[in-house]
Amino acid sequence: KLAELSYGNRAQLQTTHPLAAQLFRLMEEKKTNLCVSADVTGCEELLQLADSLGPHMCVLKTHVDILQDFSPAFIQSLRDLAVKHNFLIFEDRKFADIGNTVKHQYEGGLYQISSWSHMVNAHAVPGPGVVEGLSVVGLPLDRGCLLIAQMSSQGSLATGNYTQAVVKMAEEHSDFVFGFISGSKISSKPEFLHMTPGVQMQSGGDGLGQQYSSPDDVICKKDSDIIIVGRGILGASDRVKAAAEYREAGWNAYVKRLTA
Ligand code: 5FU
Repeated sequence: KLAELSYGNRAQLQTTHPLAAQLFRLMEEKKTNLCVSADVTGCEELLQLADSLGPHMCVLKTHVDILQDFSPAFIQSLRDLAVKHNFLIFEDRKFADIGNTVKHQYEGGLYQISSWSHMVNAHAVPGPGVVEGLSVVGLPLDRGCLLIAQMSSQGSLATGNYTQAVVKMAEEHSDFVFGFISGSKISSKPEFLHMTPGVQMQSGGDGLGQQYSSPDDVICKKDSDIIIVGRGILGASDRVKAAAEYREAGWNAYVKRLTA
């Protein structure tokens, strides 16, 4: 096995996308590979999460369309907190339409996602046009995109040849695509970043198809780079303590992988 590159090493590769480089660097600085999935329905609660968990995470993942009281003022506060705590914002929009439609969905409407979300993700189902449509909006703003190559849910159709085709699509659009949503490392190119949802300390599921793996499995055995944790933290009585525990578990697994 080749020597494992650190996040910091990967930030410095010529081929690493500028946004991925920024993310790798801040992960190394803050010693965290935790992305918090802030799946709450009120803006005030989301901002409070961002402020209290900010020191522990590298990325805050949102689903803006579940917020009951979305407003442009909320977005400004969220952006301020991202600067204050040095994390990136990831709107988990999962674009999946033709290029022209996703272009409008990304830039316009109520949410104007491209104006505040450092990174977004997309399904590859429509073909490369989805990435090209998003790029038109995202490239001039220095944004980046992850392609969904695998999903954590039971019975997901994103497997095998589909996953391989997604990797190829990413490689062919590496000016905008810098990584994947996947259960494990699926590209051997160190410039690509892998983020994995469906993470909890305990294995199991949620009764609606979600399936969980542990931080150690995801980072150390499956060689992914970032754990995405929602209810493992949101459902805890002390969310800050839970976030600190996931952060430590994720980082220890990374250190173990580096030194294996
Ligand atoms: F692409 C994916 C996926 O394959 N599985 C997911 O669970 C995205 N997710 C998101 O991660 C999902 O929409 C939730 O926002 C989050 C997982 O939340 P949990 O509470 O940790 O299960």
